[in-house]
Amino acid sequence: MGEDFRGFLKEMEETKEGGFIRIRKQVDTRYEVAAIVTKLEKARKLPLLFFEKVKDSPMPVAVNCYATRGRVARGIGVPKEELNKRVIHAYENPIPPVEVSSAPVQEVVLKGGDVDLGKLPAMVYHDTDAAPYITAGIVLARDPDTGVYNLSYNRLMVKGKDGLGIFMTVGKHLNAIYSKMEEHGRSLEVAVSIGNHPACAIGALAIGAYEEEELGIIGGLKGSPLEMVRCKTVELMVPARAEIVLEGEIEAFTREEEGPFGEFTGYSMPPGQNPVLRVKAITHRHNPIYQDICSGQHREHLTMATIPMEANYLRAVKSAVPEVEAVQVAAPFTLIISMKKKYEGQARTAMLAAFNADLYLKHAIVVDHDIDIANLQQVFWAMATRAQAGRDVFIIPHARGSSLDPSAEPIGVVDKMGIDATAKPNLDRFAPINQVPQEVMERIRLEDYIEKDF
Ligand SMILES: Cc1cc2nc3c(=O)[nH]c(=O)nc-3n(C[C@H](O)[C@H](O)[C@H](O)COP(=O)(O)O)c2cc1C
Ligand SMILES: [Mn+2]
Repeated sequence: MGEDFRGFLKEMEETKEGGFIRIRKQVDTRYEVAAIVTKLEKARKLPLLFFEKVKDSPMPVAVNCYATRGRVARGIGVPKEELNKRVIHAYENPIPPVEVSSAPVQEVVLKGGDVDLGKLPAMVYHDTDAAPYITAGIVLARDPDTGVYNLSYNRLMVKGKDGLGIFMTVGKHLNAIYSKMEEHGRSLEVAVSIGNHPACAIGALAIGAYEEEELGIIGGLKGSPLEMVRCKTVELMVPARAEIVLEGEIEAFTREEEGPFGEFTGYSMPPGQNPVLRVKAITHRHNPIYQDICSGQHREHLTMATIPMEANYLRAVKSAVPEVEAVQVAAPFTLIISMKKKYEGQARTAMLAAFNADLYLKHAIVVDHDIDIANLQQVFWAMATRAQAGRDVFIIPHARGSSLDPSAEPIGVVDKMGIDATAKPNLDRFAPINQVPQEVMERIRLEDYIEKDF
């Protein structure tokens, strides 16, 4: 597998996995890239798009890089069907990073007055977006007590030459680190890595315990340690082979308006008073390639998020209920679980484990193993014919959830719902499923009764 973002892009251009299109005509960062992604998606196409010429920026832009599971799997070097297994393996067998002394990402170093975020082709996607946003930046920070690194994607609103508004969900790790520092009256040093190999993306999105270090999971995914280099202006290390790195600090006690911003839920939430990341240095490769993840309800965000999420759910629910066979994130905040139920009550055990495994989960549905959970029609059939709301639905009111759920009141506080759509007491003792006798199905040949082109 390729070692870095440009190696990954090269491999995708050669293999054309999921499609690769080079676009030579100039595009505007304001709405035009978003319009192209949206139109292609309406036609059910998810090619990787490489925009060679972007208005007012010297950098080319790659979009939709991780929009299909096939592309991510190929980038990581596993067959698509084994992606889940590899992610779980990486969670359980992390490989720590190594330090290197010189790095491609520091070929060019811009500090102080040379810092100008306006040079980056940050995008505006929707008519309601407040400003250009950087969406494909992995934010690296360290716990002040243990020194353990945390990695996460956070939307960054461009505010002038060196300011970025940052959105950090309450209950996620970066927010916890920032609050810890603020309690001591100190700003939090961070670095933002843009243009990353898919192993970094999936590792950064790993959902685990606070102490679990995403850097090791990235190594586990790659099968080799991630190379890291010391930053120029902050006490942090960053992926040495990234395209662009922003170094700086999230200021203690500063709050400014951030948003509105059209999110993956399909909605734009009102602006909030959020912290500000002050950029002290920009380092990049010669001829850097800027990466963008088209914001809104697009496939790329959902694919990226669901790969580590499904692996995390699977390991959590399987450890509680080994009879669980598969999980599928079907929509924002929604999980479907299938299981070979052995004992009554097990569906609820599985759902409780799932709610515990991810803060964002709002609706969980359990079905029997005969249901194909990728087929929502079958899932609805199971809910319609195997569940009774009074008996099989439970609600956990007023729990912490996503602050991007527009139906929540107050914001970030949600009702969680579980639906046990398994047959009661079990499939064997349930009403028989209609079937023509097997012997007759095998004996009857359509061509003996019906002309070929009817
Ligand atoms: C493209 C993309 C953008 C994201 N933007 C944000 C964001 O703005 N704020 C946020 O809190 N989480 C965001 N997330 C989700 C977090 O990155 C994710 O939940 C991560 O696992 C959090 O890690 P942590 O708990 O280690 O901090 C985003 C995810 C993706 C894929
Ligand atoms: Mn974390």
